[in-house]
Amino acid sequence: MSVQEIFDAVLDLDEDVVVELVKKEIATGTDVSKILNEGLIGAMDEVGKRFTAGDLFVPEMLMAAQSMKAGLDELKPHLAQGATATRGAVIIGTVKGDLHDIGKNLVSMMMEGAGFEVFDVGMDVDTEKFLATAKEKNASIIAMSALLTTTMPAMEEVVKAIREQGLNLKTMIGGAPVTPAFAQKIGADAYCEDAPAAVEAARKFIA
Ligand code: B1M
Repeated sequence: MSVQEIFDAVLDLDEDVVVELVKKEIATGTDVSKILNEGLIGAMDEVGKRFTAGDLFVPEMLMAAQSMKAGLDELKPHLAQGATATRGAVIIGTVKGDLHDIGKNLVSMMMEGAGFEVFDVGMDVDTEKFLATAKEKNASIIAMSALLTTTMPAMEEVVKAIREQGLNLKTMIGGAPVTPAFAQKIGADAYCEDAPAAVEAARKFIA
């Protein structure tokens, strides 16, 4: 039994085993930060690499993220304040008028797995809600998803409102119809093709 086995169980997409092993490691007295960083976050880093290399696909990535999340839920009550690897707060949501949330949920889980404090505001989220939640949670990043060409302009509204209000917030956008050219046109700080790319972009913003 070891943290390596937790890492392996996440890659085996075995949620029940991940939970069981995390419980056992906690009971053994293993440092919870080690379980988090080397077991869960480490495994999700590997999942991201394999996805980027084309060695695994969206369904596997979703199952790995769910396994990681289940392990994280076991770990959370044991994480002393400040002992987490939290990198910073991220607000994530699907923009106004858009009800697609599968990709957004995946990005949210991958970012949580990478150690970010993620506040998922759901779908059909308007500019006011994005900004109010970012202020309330003292977030550094707003991550937006759009799957419809008709809802992409809502991303521009958020970027514009941040600029107009002079807020110190980075914006990241993604979703099937979104392109790097669109991100540049609306002044978003990063375009993210997929969930691992979102993790990478956020890491650049929050060192
Ligand atoms: Co809809 N739908 N849909 N749909 N749907 C699409 C998007 C569509 C391309 C299908 C098609 O016609 N071929 C089309 C859009 C056409 C367009 O705008 N050009 C479409 C349409 C038209 C519609 C409706 C209008 C249909 C209707 O009612 N007439 C309607 C709109 C409802 C609304 O939103 N207001 C609608 C409804 C639905 C369902 C509710 C039935 C369902 C959504 C269920 C849900 O999400 N809970 C649905 C689905 C499932 C799809 C398809 C089939 C699959 C989307 C998906 O989940 N992909 C989709 C066709 C397709 O894309 N092939 C389609 C899997 C997911 C993992 O990928 O979301 O791309 P994706 O996320 C990726 C990346 O894009 C990126 O990372 C993810 C993981 O790597 N990413 C981000 C995503 N968000 C990110 C945010 C980031 C970073 C990266 O933040 C920084």
